[in-house]
Amino acid sequence: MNETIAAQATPFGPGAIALIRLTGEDSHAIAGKALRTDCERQEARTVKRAALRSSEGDVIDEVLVTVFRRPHSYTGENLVEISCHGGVLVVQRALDRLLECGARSAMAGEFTQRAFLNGKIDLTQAEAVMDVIGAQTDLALRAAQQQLGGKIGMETEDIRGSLLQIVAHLEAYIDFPDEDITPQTGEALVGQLEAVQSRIELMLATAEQGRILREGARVVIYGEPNVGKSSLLNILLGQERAIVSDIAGTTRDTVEEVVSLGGFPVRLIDTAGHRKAVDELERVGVERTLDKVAQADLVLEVVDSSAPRGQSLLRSRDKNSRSLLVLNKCDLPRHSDWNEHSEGAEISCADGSGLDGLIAAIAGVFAQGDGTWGQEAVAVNARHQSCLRRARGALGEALRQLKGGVGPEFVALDLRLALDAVGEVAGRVETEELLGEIFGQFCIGK
Ligand SMILES: Nc1nc2c(ncn2[C@@H]2O[C@H](COP(=O)(O)OP(=O)(O)OP(=O)(O)O)[C@@H](O)[C@H]2O)c(=O)[nH]1
Ligand SMILES: [Mg+2]
Repeated sequence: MNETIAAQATPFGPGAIALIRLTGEDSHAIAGKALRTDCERQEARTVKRAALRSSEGDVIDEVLVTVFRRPHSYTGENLVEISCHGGVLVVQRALDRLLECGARSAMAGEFTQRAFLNGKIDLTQAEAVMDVIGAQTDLALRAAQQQLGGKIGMETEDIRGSLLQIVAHLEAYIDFPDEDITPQTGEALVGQLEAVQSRIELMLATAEQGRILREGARVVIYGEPNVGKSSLLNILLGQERAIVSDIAGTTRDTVEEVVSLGGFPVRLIDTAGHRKAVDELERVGVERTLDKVAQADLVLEVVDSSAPRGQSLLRSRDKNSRSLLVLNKCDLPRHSDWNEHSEGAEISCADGSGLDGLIAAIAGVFAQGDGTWGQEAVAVNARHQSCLRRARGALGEALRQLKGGVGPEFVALDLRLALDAVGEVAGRVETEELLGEIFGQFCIGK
């Protein structure tokens, strides 16, 4: 933590400008040495022009320098930002010079890790930094920004606060039997714990939403060969991603792309047409198709409305997964088999008709339920989910015992476990291992 670290904060490769960041106690002195200016005197949060020079005094680049003084910086430490020209060699030479002057190369996520360790942000906010960078749709970005603003951390800390009060009271009663502390007992205690329990449930209910926001809803395009599945993928993506041909069995492997449909993050998966396979390769393809269908959040079941109704409609499919019938090729005369049908979206990949309706129907499937896709989206990630599940388990055990008639002193341990698990969400009981796992996923310089 005492070392001063340096890294390029902008992506590697040529660009107009590259940003190099230094953080740590000696960052002002180290930058000052390479720049031959007095960064320690430079007013905080002001920009100065300077020349970054090699040890021989040759100019490596003309740069702009911004100085931050602790604790008013991203990391909470003394920090310097150097904007130089965005050339690969320029940045490399500038960084080398800073290392020569006493900095060390930063590891992935080390800047944000320091921000966390110095108490500038909690762990959920640190995770949100990566969510903001990775967001591919407006919804995902909005949820990430909410989390970056501290929304999840505040909510879990609030839950933790309520639980802490209960536990503190209980432990005081246990530890100081002579002090005449009346324990919370019976229904009052059960009621308080149930209130905490239901707040945890509410947060856990957003986990599915969190996965979809971060990874995209898995929407599988399924159907018989030649109905226009790959055509649908391409038209929704707006690019010729998959091969389209009038040969049945063109698509052999699954093709996946993330796209925003009506602002909603979707992982579209094109599959091999479902039919009795004619060769080994196709058989593997069809197997893969069924795997994808089994994991889908939504199946788009595409049929050719100009052809007879086939056999392989998914009607008998796993009842849990959702599906939408899509009648394609509506530009062609309709086959009488489809005259009767009343459900499904009617589209044509040939002339683009009906697509807006289909997109709205897809977004509609996910907007159903509690409708929390609105402004207030909080969405816990897999790590939060696992902490909250542990808390729920421990609380559930305490409640079970209390309802079974045991005295409150016997559930103190379970309540402690729940307290720790809730605290872990915001990083209260962090371990080296946990931090390594989280910050290891970051980019260098973040
Ligand atoms: N007239 C018409 N033709 C279409 C439409 N959509 C797709 N096609 C044609 O149907 C044929 C099959 O399209 P694909 O998108 O390759 O069908 P697929 O379902 O991916 O087929 P497989 O990969 O073999 O399972 C191609 O010749 C497309 O040009 C449509 O809406 N109208
Ligand atoms: Mg195809």
